[in-house]
Amino acid sequence: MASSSSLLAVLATLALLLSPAAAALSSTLSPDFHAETCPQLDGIVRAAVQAALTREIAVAAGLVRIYFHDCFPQGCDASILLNSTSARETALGPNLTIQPRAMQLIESIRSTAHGACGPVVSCADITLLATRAAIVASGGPTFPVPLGNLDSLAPAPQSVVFDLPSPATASVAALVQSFGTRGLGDVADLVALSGAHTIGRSQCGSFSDRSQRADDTFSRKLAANCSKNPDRLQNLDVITPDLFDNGYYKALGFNQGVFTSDMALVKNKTTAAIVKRFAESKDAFFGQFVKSMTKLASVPKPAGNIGEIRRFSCLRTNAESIVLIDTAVDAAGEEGFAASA
Ligand SMILES: *[C@@H]1O[C@H](CO)[C@@H](O)[C@H](O)[C@H]1NC(C)=O
Ligand SMILES: *[C@@H]1O[C@H](CO)[C@@H](O)[C@H](O)[C@H]1NC(C)=O
Ligand SMILES: *[C@@H]1O[C@H](CO)[C@@H](O)[C@H](O)[C@H]1NC(C)=O
Ligand SMILES: CC(=O)N[C@H]1CO[C@H](CO)[C@@H](O)[C@@H]1O
Repeated sequence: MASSSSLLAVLATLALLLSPAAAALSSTLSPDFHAETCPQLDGIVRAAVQAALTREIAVAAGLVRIYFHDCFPQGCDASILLNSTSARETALGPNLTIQPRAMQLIESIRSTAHGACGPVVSCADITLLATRAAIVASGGPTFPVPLGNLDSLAPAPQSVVFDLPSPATASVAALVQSFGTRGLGDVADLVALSGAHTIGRSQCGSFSDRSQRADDTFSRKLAANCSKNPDRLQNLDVITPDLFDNGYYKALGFNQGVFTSDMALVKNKTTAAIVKRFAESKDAFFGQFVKSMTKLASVPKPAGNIGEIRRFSCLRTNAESIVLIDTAVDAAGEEGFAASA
């Protein structure tokens, strides 16, 4: 008896969840999209991010990377977070270094926010807010992000994921061209967004081209550290690795950029002038960074703002989650019948 009525309740919930309401939700994006439906949101995000950074500072870099890898290919839609075995964007080359802890932090914030406000905030929005909170908590500037983004129903296609520029190999001309395809064609956008490396970390494999050349003191140090411990995470700002400031640009001035793409910024005259300006003035860097991060959060969505609010997990579409729940309900049902027989 009890088991059949609870089964009915589950089925009713599933019917509700499958209703097309979520798809009709899309409306104009705005920084205060959640002001009325979830006024606690900012506080929830800030508390969770601060606690996570206290445990592990590298999560800040992990969030920044997710923000870039989510928004750049096809607009911010949390497609990068999908982690089912059949369809996993993180398994594609450019995304191999996405941090599982940062993904789990976003999911845990979703769970808290939905608990407080109901399922009204998308994982895409939480990604933007959590990254901003991590940047602010590390000493960086705040910036407006457009909210009301829906979560994708599938991972991004490989073709757009591979539009992400590769930090190891890209030249300035290639980077400027690549950023230009996403409305970030101002050279200052490229230089300012590279500045997120101020709190960045990298695996040795991602800068092996530079460390293997070992053609200056710094690259020899990189090579020595990596051969001692290949699993170590290398700080990308070797001056103030945990602080969001302009130390990265100062280090570039001493030829201490870790990636080939970092060093390319000082070898090109146009970008070198901007690097110098940012090295001399933290305010100049922050001013441009704020503009460029908002632009990145506004990369156009080729198919429009369509999708859903992931209600069960940021790492799965609702359809995938419902299949999992269904399977669990079936298993519970069979046990119940066996027990009463
Ligand atoms: C993604 O899925 C893989 C394989 O099931 C798992 O090992 C990994 O922990 C998952 N990532 C996250 C962030 O949960
Ligand atoms: C330097 O950067 C500019 C863009 O800022 C680009 O057009 C130019 O081709 C680059 N020069 C070299 C030598 O790569
Ligand atoms: C190499 O490792 C040492 C010891 O961990 C560290 O102090 C140094 O900053 C590292 N070198 C670079 C270039 O990061
Ligand atoms: C583990 C994994 O999925 N690796 C893939 C990374 O992406 C490259 C393409 O760049 C694939 O060849 C690998 O199989």
